[in-house]
Amino acid sequence: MNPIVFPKHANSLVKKYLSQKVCTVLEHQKTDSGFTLAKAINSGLKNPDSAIGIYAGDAQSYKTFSLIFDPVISEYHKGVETLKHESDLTEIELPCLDPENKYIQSTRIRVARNLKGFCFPCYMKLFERRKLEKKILSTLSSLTGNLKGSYYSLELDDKEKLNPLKTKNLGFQKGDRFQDAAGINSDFPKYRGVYLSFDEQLMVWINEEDHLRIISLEKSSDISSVYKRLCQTVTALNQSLDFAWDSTYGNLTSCPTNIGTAMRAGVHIQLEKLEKNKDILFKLIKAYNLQIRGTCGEKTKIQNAVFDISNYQRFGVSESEILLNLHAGLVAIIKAEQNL
Ligand code: DAR
Repeated sequence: MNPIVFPKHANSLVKKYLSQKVCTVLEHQKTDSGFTLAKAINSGLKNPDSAIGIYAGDAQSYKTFSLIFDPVISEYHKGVETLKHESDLTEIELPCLDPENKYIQSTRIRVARNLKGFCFPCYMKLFERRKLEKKILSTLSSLTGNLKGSYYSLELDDKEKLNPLKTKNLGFQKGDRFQDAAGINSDFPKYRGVYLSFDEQLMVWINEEDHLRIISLEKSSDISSVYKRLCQTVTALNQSLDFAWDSTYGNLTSCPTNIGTAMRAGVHIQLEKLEKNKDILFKLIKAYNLQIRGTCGEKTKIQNAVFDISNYQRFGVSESEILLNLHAGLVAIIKAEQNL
Protein backbone atom coordinates (compact mmCIF):
# COMPACT_ATOMS: atom_id res chain seq x y z
CA MET A 1 0.00 0.00 0.00
CA ASN A 2 1.37 3.44 -0.90
CA PRO A 3 2.40 5.52 2.11
CA ILE A 4 -0.72 7.22 3.51
CA VAL A 5 -0.38 10.97 3.03
CA PHE A 6 -3.05 13.24 4.47
CA PRO A 7 -3.48 16.66 2.85
CA LYS A 8 -1.17 19.18 4.59
CA HIS A 9 -4.03 21.32 5.93
CA ALA A 10 -5.93 18.31 7.30
CA ASN A 11 -6.14 18.30 11.10
CA SER A 12 -8.31 15.30 11.86
CA LEU A 13 -7.69 13.05 14.86
CA VAL A 14 -6.91 10.15 12.51
CA LYS A 15 -4.13 12.18 10.88
CA LYS A 16 -2.81 13.12 14.31
CA TYR A 17 -2.54 9.50 15.51
CA LEU A 18 -1.90 7.48 12.35
CA SER A 19 1.88 7.54 12.47
CA GLN A 20 3.88 5.70 9.79
CA LYS A 21 4.70 3.07 12.44
CA VAL A 22 1.02 2.45 13.28
CA CYS A 23 0.25 2.43 9.57
CA THR A 24 2.86 -0.24 8.87
CA VAL A 25 1.40 -2.45 11.59
CA LEU A 26 -2.24 -1.98 10.52
CA GLU A 27 -2.16 -1.59 6.75
CA HIS A 28 -2.23 -5.38 6.06
CA GLN A 29 -4.77 -6.19 8.78
CA LYS A 30 -8.35 -7.15 7.86
CA THR A 31 -11.43 -7.93 9.92
CA ASP A 32 -13.23 -11.25 9.27
CA SER A 33 -15.58 -9.40 6.89
CA GLY A 34 -12.57 -8.00 4.97
CA PHE A 35 -12.67 -4.41 6.26
CA THR A 36 -9.30 -2.67 5.98
CA LEU A 37 -7.54 0.41 7.34
CA ALA A 38 -7.69 2.03 3.88
CA LYS A 39 -11.50 1.74 3.88
CA ALA A 40 -11.70 3.00 7.47
CA ILE A 41 -9.79 6.22 6.79
CA ASN A 42 -10.96 6.97 3.24
CA SER A 43 -13.35 9.67 4.48
CA GLY A 44 -10.55 11.45 6.36
CA LEU A 45 -8.28 11.27 3.35
CA LYS A 46 -10.91 12.59 0.92
CA ASN A 47 -12.20 15.31 3.33
CA PRO A 48 -9.26 17.24 4.81
CA ASP A 49 -11.72 19.22 6.99
CA SER A 50 -12.75 16.03 8.83
CA ALA A 51 -12.63 16.39 12.61
CA ILE A 52 -12.26 12.66 13.19
CA GLY A 53 -11.72 11.04 9.76
CA ILE A 54 -12.28 7.36 10.53
CA TYR A 55 -15.29 4.99 10.58
CA ALA A 56 -15.70 1.36 11.67
CA GLY A 57 -16.92 -1.13 9.04
CA ASP A 58 -17.97 -3.71 11.64
CA ALA A 59 -17.79 -4.42 15.37
CA GLN A 60 -14.40 -6.12 15.01
CA SER A 61 -12.83 -2.93 13.56
CA TYR A 62 -12.46 -1.47 17.06
CA LYS A 63 -10.24 -4.37 18.12
CA THR A 64 -8.45 -5.04 14.82
CA PHE A 65 -7.52 -1.36 14.41
CA SER A 66 -7.36 -0.46 18.11
CA LEU A 67 -3.91 1.12 17.60
CA ILE A 68 -5.66 3.98 15.79
CA PHE A 69 -9.18 3.84 17.27
CA ASP A 70 -8.06 3.95 20.93
CA PRO A 71 -6.07 7.21 20.79
CA VAL A 72 -8.83 8.84 18.69
CA ILE A 73 -11.44 7.69 21.22
CA SER A 74 -9.41 8.81 24.25
CA GLU A 75 -8.87 12.28 22.81
CA TYR A 76 -12.45 12.82 21.56
CA HIS A 77 -14.20 11.53 24.70
CA LYS A 78 -12.10 13.74 26.97
CA GLY A 79 -11.60 12.47 30.52
CA VAL A 80 -11.94 8.78 29.68
CA GLU A 81 -9.68 7.55 32.47
CA THR A 82 -10.20 3.87 31.84
CA LEU A 83 -11.61 2.68 28.51
CA LYS A 84 -14.59 1.04 30.22
CA HIS A 85 -18.29 1.71 29.68
CA GLU A 86 -21.16 1.42 32.15
CA SER A 87 -24.65 1.84 30.69
CA ASP A 88 -27.72 2.67 32.76
CA LEU A 89 -30.66 3.16 30.43
CA THR A 90 -33.18 3.72 33.21
CA GLU A 91 -35.85 6.43 33.42
CA ILE A 92 -34.99 9.61 35.34
CA GLU A 93 -37.13 12.41 36.84
CA LEU A 94 -35.84 15.95 36.14
CA PRO A 95 -37.65 19.25 36.89
CA CYS A 96 -39.19 20.79 33.76
CA LEU A 97 -36.66 23.32 32.42
CA ASP A 98 -38.88 25.87 30.66
CA PRO A 99 -42.60 25.21 31.32
CA GLU A 100 -43.78 28.14 29.17
CA ASN A 101 -41.39 27.13 26.35
CA LYS A 102 -40.04 30.69 26.34
CA TYR A 103 -36.65 29.45 25.15
CA ILE A 104 -36.71 25.69 24.50
CA GLN A 105 -38.61 24.83 21.30
CA SER A 106 -38.00 21.06 21.31
CA THR A 107 -36.16 18.27 23.06
CA ARG A 108 -34.65 15.35 21.12
CA ILE A 109 -32.79 12.35 22.54
CA ARG A 110 -31.40 9.68 20.23
CA VAL A 111 -29.32 6.55 20.54
CA ALA A 112 -27.50 4.74 17.76
CA ARG A 113 -27.53 0.94 17.68
CA ASN A 114 -26.00 -1.64 15.32
CA LEU A 115 -27.01 -5.29 15.16
CA LYS A 116 -24.59 -8.05 16.04
CA GLY A 117 -23.56 -10.17 13.05
CA PHE A 118 -23.99 -7.47 10.38
CA CYS A 119 -21.35 -5.19 8.85
CA PHE A 120 -21.86 -1.53 9.72
CA PRO A 121 -23.50 0.81 7.14
CA CYS A 122 -20.21 1.98 5.58
CA TYR A 123 -19.39 -1.60 4.57
CA MET A 124 -22.75 -3.33 3.99
CA LYS A 125 -23.55 -5.37 0.89
CA LEU A 126 -26.98 -4.76 -0.67
CA PHE A 127 -28.35 -8.14 0.52
CA GLU A 128 -27.29 -7.27 4.09
CA ARG A 129 -29.19 -3.98 3.99
CA ARG A 130 -32.30 -5.80 2.75
CA LYS A 131 -32.00 -8.51 5.42
CA LEU A 132 -31.42 -5.89 8.14
CA GLU A 133 -34.39 -3.72 7.11
CA LYS A 134 -36.66 -6.77 7.10
CA LYS A 135 -35.40 -7.96 10.53
CA ILE A 136 -35.83 -4.56 12.17
CA LEU A 137 -39.25 -3.94 10.60
CA SER A 138 -40.63 -7.17 12.00
CA THR A 139 -39.52 -6.05 15.48
CA LEU A 140 -40.87 -2.51 15.05
CA SER A 141 -44.26 -3.92 14.04
CA SER A 142 -44.56 -5.41 17.54
CA LEU A 143 -44.33 -2.00 19.29
CA THR A 144 -47.51 -1.16 21.21
CA GLY A 145 -49.30 1.79 22.83
CA ASN A 146 -47.83 5.24 22.17
CA LEU A 147 -44.89 3.60 20.34
CA LYS A 148 -47.17 2.17 17.62
CA GLY A 149 -46.63 3.61 14.16
CA SER A 150 -45.92 3.08 10.45
CA TYR A 151 -42.83 2.66 8.31
CA TYR A 152 -42.04 4.96 5.40
CA SER A 153 -39.44 3.68 2.98
CA LEU A 154 -37.15 6.24 1.34
CA GLU A 155 -37.60 4.23 -1.87
CA LEU A 156 -41.24 5.28 -2.21
CA ASP A 157 -41.18 7.54 -5.25
CA ASP A 158 -42.80 10.96 -5.55
CA LYS A 159 -46.14 9.42 -6.55
CA GLU A 160 -46.61 8.47 -2.87
CA LYS A 161 -47.67 11.98 -1.92
CA LEU A 162 -49.02 10.66 1.40
CA ASN A 163 -45.51 9.67 2.35
CA PRO A 164 -44.65 12.02 5.32
CA LEU A 165 -41.02 11.82 4.20
CA LYS A 166 -42.04 14.06 1.34
CA THR A 167 -44.12 16.46 3.43
CA LYS A 168 -42.37 16.53 6.82
CA ASN A 169 -38.75 16.98 7.66
CA LEU A 170 -38.12 13.65 9.36
CA GLY A 171 -34.45 14.34 9.09
CA PHE A 172 -33.25 11.23 7.24
CA GLN A 173 -31.34 12.68 4.28
CA LYS A 174 -28.67 11.13 2.05
CA GLY A 175 -25.35 11.11 3.95
CA ASP A 176 -23.04 14.13 3.71
CA ARG A 177 -19.70 14.03 1.86
CA PHE A 178 -17.95 12.62 4.92
CA GLN A 179 -20.43 9.74 5.14
CA ASP A 180 -20.37 9.37 1.33
CA ALA A 181 -16.60 8.89 1.24
CA ALA A 182 -16.93 6.35 4.05
CA GLY A 183 -19.35 4.26 1.95
CA ILE A 184 -22.46 4.97 4.04
CA ASN A 185 -24.45 6.07 0.96
CA SER A 186 -23.85 2.89 -1.05
CA ASP A 187 -27.08 1.78 -2.85
CA PHE A 188 -28.94 4.83 -1.43
CA PRO A 189 -31.95 4.96 -0.97
CA LYS A 190 -32.38 1.16 -1.09
CA TYR A 191 -33.61 -0.48 2.12
CA ARG A 192 -33.60 2.79 4.09
CA GLY A 193 -36.57 4.37 5.78
CA VAL A 194 -38.18 5.93 8.82
CA TYR A 195 -40.53 4.32 11.32
CA LEU A 196 -42.78 7.08 12.73
CA SER A 197 -45.08 6.60 15.72
CA PHE A 198 -48.67 7.80 15.21
CA ASP A 199 -48.10 10.59 17.77
CA GLU A 200 -44.93 11.53 15.79
CA GLN A 201 -42.83 11.58 18.98
CA LEU A 202 -40.80 8.49 18.12
CA MET A 203 -38.75 7.94 14.96
CA VAL A 204 -36.50 5.03 14.07
CA TRP A 205 -34.21 5.52 11.09
CA ILE A 206 -33.11 2.28 9.45
CA ASN A 207 -29.71 2.06 7.66
CA GLU A 208 -28.56 5.63 8.09
CA GLU A 209 -25.10 6.22 9.60
CA ASP A 210 -25.86 3.30 11.93
CA HIS A 211 -28.29 0.41 11.50
CA LEU A 212 -30.71 2.12 13.88
CA ARG A 213 -31.11 5.67 15.06
CA ILE A 214 -33.81 5.59 17.74
CA ILE A 215 -35.07 9.14 18.21
CA SER A 216 -37.53 10.39 20.83
CA LEU A 217 -38.63 13.98 20.38
CA GLU A 218 -41.18 16.47 21.74
CA LYS A 219 -41.97 20.11 21.18
CA SER A 220 -41.38 20.67 24.88
CA SER A 221 -38.56 20.98 27.41
CA ASP A 222 -39.60 17.81 29.27
CA ILE A 223 -36.36 15.80 29.15
CA SER A 224 -37.80 13.11 31.47
CA SER A 225 -40.77 12.37 29.21
CA VAL A 226 -38.63 12.29 26.05
CA TYR A 227 -36.11 10.00 27.74
CA LYS A 228 -38.84 7.71 29.14
CA ARG A 229 -40.11 7.08 25.59
CA LEU A 230 -36.57 6.35 24.40
CA CYS A 231 -35.93 3.85 27.25
CA GLN A 232 -39.24 2.08 26.53
CA THR A 233 -38.37 1.76 22.83
CA VAL A 234 -34.80 0.52 23.31
CA THR A 235 -35.95 -2.01 25.92
CA ALA A 236 -38.74 -3.24 23.62
CA LEU A 237 -36.43 -3.58 20.59
CA ASN A 238 -33.74 -5.27 22.68
CA GLN A 239 -36.18 -8.10 23.48
CA SER A 240 -35.59 -9.48 19.99
CA LEU A 241 -32.61 -7.60 18.56
CA ASP A 242 -29.00 -8.27 19.65
CA PHE A 243 -27.01 -5.03 19.64
CA ALA A 244 -23.28 -4.86 18.89
CA TRP A 245 -21.79 -4.22 22.33
CA ASP A 246 -18.29 -4.40 23.80
CA SER A 247 -17.45 -4.50 27.51
CA THR A 248 -14.82 -1.80 26.94
CA TYR A 249 -16.44 0.46 24.34
CA GLY A 250 -20.12 -0.10 25.16
CA ASN A 251 -22.46 0.27 22.18
CA LEU A 252 -20.43 0.03 18.96
CA THR A 253 -21.16 2.57 16.20
CA SER A 254 -19.91 3.56 12.74
CA CYS A 255 -18.25 6.71 14.05
CA PRO A 256 -16.03 6.48 17.17
CA THR A 257 -17.59 9.74 18.44
CA ASN A 258 -20.80 7.82 19.14
CA ILE A 259 -19.65 4.72 21.02
CA GLY A 260 -20.49 4.00 24.68
CA THR A 261 -23.97 5.33 25.35
CA ALA A 262 -24.26 6.21 21.63
CA MET A 263 -26.61 8.88 22.94
CA ARG A 264 -27.02 12.49 21.91
CA ALA A 265 -29.48 14.38 24.10
CA GLY A 266 -30.27 17.95 23.18
CA VAL A 267 -32.65 20.83 22.73
CA HIS A 268 -33.43 23.48 20.17
CA ILE A 269 -33.26 26.67 22.25
CA GLN A 270 -33.73 30.27 21.16
CA LEU A 271 -31.16 32.57 22.83
CA GLU A 272 -31.55 36.03 21.30
CA LYS A 273 -29.43 37.84 23.89
CA LEU A 274 -26.72 35.18 24.22
CA GLU A 275 -26.44 35.12 20.42
CA LYS A 276 -25.15 38.68 20.77
CA ASN A 277 -22.92 37.66 23.70
CA LYS A 278 -21.57 34.37 22.36
CA ASP A 279 -18.50 34.45 24.62
CA ILE A 280 -20.77 34.00 27.67
CA LEU A 281 -22.59 31.13 25.94
CA PHE A 282 -19.38 29.42 24.80
CA LYS A 283 -17.98 29.63 28.35
CA LEU A 284 -21.07 27.81 29.68
CA ILE A 285 -20.95 25.25 26.85
CA LYS A 286 -17.34 24.49 27.74
CA ALA A 287 -18.01 24.42 31.50
CA TYR A 288 -20.73 21.78 31.07
CA ASN A 289 -18.89 19.86 28.30
CA LEU A 290 -21.78 20.45 25.86
CA GLN A 291 -21.68 21.05 22.10
CA ILE A 292 -23.47 23.49 19.81
CA ARG A 293 -24.72 22.45 16.37
CA GLY A 294 -26.56 24.50 13.76
CA THR A 295 -30.33 24.78 13.71
CA CYS A 296 -30.62 22.05 11.10
CA GLY A 297 -28.02 19.74 12.62
CA GLU A 298 -24.35 18.98 12.24
CA LYS A 299 -22.27 21.39 10.13
CA THR A 300 -25.24 23.76 9.51
CA LYS A 301 -25.71 27.42 10.48
CA ILE A 302 -27.56 29.00 13.43
CA GLN A 303 -30.87 30.53 12.22
CA ASN A 304 -32.99 33.04 14.22
CA ALA A 305 -30.76 32.54 17.28
CA VAL A 306 -31.99 28.92 17.57
CA PHE A 307 -29.12 26.75 18.85
CA ASP A 308 -28.98 22.93 18.90
CA ILE A 309 -27.30 22.26 22.26
CA SER A 310 -26.47 18.68 23.30
CA ASN A 311 -23.95 16.55 25.15
CA TYR A 312 -20.48 16.34 23.62
CA GLN A 313 -19.24 13.16 25.29
CA ARG A 314 -21.00 9.84 24.66
CA PHE A 315 -18.43 7.41 26.05
CA GLY A 316 -16.96 7.23 29.55
CA VAL A 317 -20.19 8.69 30.93
CA SER A 318 -23.55 7.02 31.69
CA GLU A 319 -26.88 8.04 30.17
CA SER A 320 -28.07 9.55 33.47
CA GLU A 321 -24.84 11.54 33.85
CA ILE A 322 -25.38 12.92 30.34
CA LEU A 323 -28.94 13.99 31.17
CA LEU A 324 -28.14 15.44 34.60
CA ASN A 325 -25.27 17.45 33.11
CA LEU A 326 -27.36 18.64 30.13
CA HIS A 327 -30.14 19.72 32.51
CA ALA A 328 -27.72 21.62 34.77
CA GLY A 329 -26.07 23.27 31.77
CA LEU A 330 -29.41 24.40 30.35
CA VAL A 331 -30.51 25.83 33.73
CA ALA A 332 -27.31 27.91 33.74
CA ILE A 333 -27.73 28.97 30.08
CA ILE A 334 -31.38 30.04 30.55
CA LYS A 335 -30.36 31.98 33.69
CA ALA A 336 -27.59 33.74 31.75
CA GLU A 337 -30.10 34.64 28.97
CA GLN A 338 -32.54 36.02 31.55
CA ASN A 339 -29.80 38.06 33.25
CA LEU A 340 -28.75 39.83 30.05
N1 DAR B 1 -17.83 14.42 9.74
C1 DAR B 1 -17.00 13.34 10.29
C2 DAR B 1 -17.69 12.70 11.51
C3 DAR B 1 -17.84 13.62 12.68
C4 DAR B 1 -18.81 13.08 13.73
N2 DAR B 1 -20.21 13.10 13.21
C5 DAR B 1 -20.86 11.99 12.86
N3 DAR B 1 -20.41 10.80 13.14
N4 DAR B 1 -22.05 12.11 12.26
C6 DAR B 1 -15.64 13.94 10.67
O1 DAR B 1 -14.69 13.15 10.78
O2 DAR B 1 -15.59 15.13 10.84
